[in-house]
Formats: sequence, structure tokens, C-alpha cells
Amino acid sequence: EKMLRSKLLKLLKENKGEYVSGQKLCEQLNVSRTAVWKHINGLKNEGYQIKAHHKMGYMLSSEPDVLIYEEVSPYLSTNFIGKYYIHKSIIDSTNNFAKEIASNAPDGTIIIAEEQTSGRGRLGRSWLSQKGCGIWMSVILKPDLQPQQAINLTQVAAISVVKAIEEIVNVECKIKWPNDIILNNKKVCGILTEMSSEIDKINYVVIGIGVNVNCDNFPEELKGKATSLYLETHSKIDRKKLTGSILNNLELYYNAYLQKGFDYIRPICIEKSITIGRQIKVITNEGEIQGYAVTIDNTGSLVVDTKEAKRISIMSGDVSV
Ligand code: BT5
Repeated sequence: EKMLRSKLLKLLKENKGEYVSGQKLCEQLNVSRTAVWKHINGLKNEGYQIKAHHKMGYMLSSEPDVLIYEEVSPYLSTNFIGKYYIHKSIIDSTNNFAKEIASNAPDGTIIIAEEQTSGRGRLGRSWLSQKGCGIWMSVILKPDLQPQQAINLTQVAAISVVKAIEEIVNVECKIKWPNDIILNNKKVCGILTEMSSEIDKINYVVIGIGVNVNCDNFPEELKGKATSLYLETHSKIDRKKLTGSILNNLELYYNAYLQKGFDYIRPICIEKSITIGRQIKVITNEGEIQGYAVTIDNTGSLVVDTKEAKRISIMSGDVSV
């Protein structure tokens, strides 16, 4: 049934703006007219605009702005990320769902939702994920790495998002180490990496990526710090293209990281960092540190010269400037 639907959609898309006869659809799909009609109705319910004419057949006039596989896959050039693809209209959190299925899901599975009712940030914070305006997705990865290396994957994801936004939107975002993507001093994307592991083996990693794409209003408490690509560029961005590009870049940099190590992506992390070269304050598990951010070292840690004139490196924390 799903295959049939995809094939029907493909035929309609190839002939977008033109009628395709019912006869032709039946022949190509090898099904009855009633079956075609049933699937046409299913597509209409999902927001596809399809005109029906008793003699000329069916014509697709527009596709819905939803991130289902059929709409994103034309922009995907990956080998494994996004090959197994789950789309939900509404969900509590794609990271929660990903963790539930991760043990049995193939490497590279993605879960993407139009809306999250309890999107999560780090440390129990929440992530606002309004309907249809962003990219709220999680990627399940099963790398052969040591558990302590998993934090590097946040950086891998961050540079992938920055590169994708450059490609599709033509603006340069910066990374506020370790997990915020910043545009004009406001947060446009956040990344939440979670992991299940043994002492020396990763079972799976879930990388949650939330991008504010076409969102046009934020509640009062977020207005000063959150923004969207639309609010900054004043033009609506194609979420499908951007999703495809994020996943393409993610596979590229993930593979590069696995093959060549953090050293390969380190220069990009440094180039795109908004943290390095600044006086910062970091809240870590061990307490608050103030100092000057010097660089990102070859393990992905942030190197800070503290105001007590000690050089330290920090694996994770919350940075403010
Ligand atoms: C993050 O946490 O930035 C990680 C966000 C990850 C979201 C994705 S969406 C798909 C996947 N499924 C999930 O449930 N989560 C992931 P953190 O650095 O802790 O930042 C959280 C803080 O950002 C909040 O306390 C707010 O101040 C702010 N915030 C909340 N929603 C925001 C939004 N939509 N845009 C910008 N800032 C936001």
C-alpha cells in the first residue's frame, strides 16, 4: 500500500501541472481505478492539491509543506542517514521516540515531527517546537566509538547544520560551543545529544536537532534570545531542502569524523565558533568558570584561560558571554 502510494505520487509529481489519465495510472501501477481513486483521496487528505477531471484524469497542482519522506527524499543524497525515516504530525519529543526504538532501529534512522508537545533541551529544559514551522528531528547513530567520544557528535551535527544553512539560505551562522547555532546573536538551532552505552561501547546515540525555520512568533520570554531563519532573512525557507541538506552534510561530516578523527572537523568548529576569542562564563557540573576562550582542542573540549590564570579544558557546559 505504501509503495503504491509512493509510486502514484511519483507519477503525479513527474507530471506536475499536467493531467495524467486514470487509465495510464492504472496501467503503470497495475491496479484498479478504485484503488487509484482511494489513494488520490488519501493524498488529498494529507494536503496534496489534486484536480480530478472525468476525462483527463488527475493533476497534481501543489504539495503540502510537510516533511514526509516523499517530500524530503528528492533532496537526499545519503547512503544510510534517513534511509529509514519516520514522520509524525505530532509527538511529545522525537528524542524520546528515538530512544524507545533505538535498540531495534537501523543505523541512520531518523524521526521527524511537524510539532512537539514536550520538546526537550539539555538539563531538563524545554524546547519550543511549534507546528509546521521548524525542523524537529532526531537521528539514531550506532558508531563504533568510545562513549566519551560521543560528545564530538554534537560538534559534527553543529557544523552540518551551519553548512546546510549556508547552502540553502546563504547566511553564515556561528556555533556557540557546544550546541547552539547562532544567527545575529540569537539562537536559531539547538542540538541535544543523548546516548546509551556500556563502559567501553556505545549502544546508540540520538542526536536531536531543532531548527527554527519559518517560525514567526516566539513567546515573550524567548523573544530576546530566539530567532528563526525567516525572521532574520525575511524570506520563507524551503524546509524540505534544508532538511535534506542537513542530513547530507551530517552523513558527510559524520563519516569524515569516523574515518579521520576529530582533527578533521576541528578547523571547521574553530572557524565557525562564536565562543573562541571571547571572555566567557561557563557553568559546568563542577561550578562556574570565568575566563577567556582560547580554542577547541583535539578532543573537542573548550580550552579556557581562567581569570585565576589557569589553563583548563572543558568537556561540556553552558556558555554565556
Ligand atoms: C538545546 O538545549 O538547545 C537543545 C534543543 C534540542 C531540540 C531538539 S528538537 C528535536 C529533538 N527532540 C527534542 O525533544 N529535542 C531535540 P539547551 O541548550 O538546553 O537550550 C534550551 C533553552 O533554549 C531553553 O531553556 C530556552 O531558553 C531556549 N529555547 C527553547 N525553545 C527554543 C527555540 N525554539 N528556539 C530558540 N531557543 C529556544
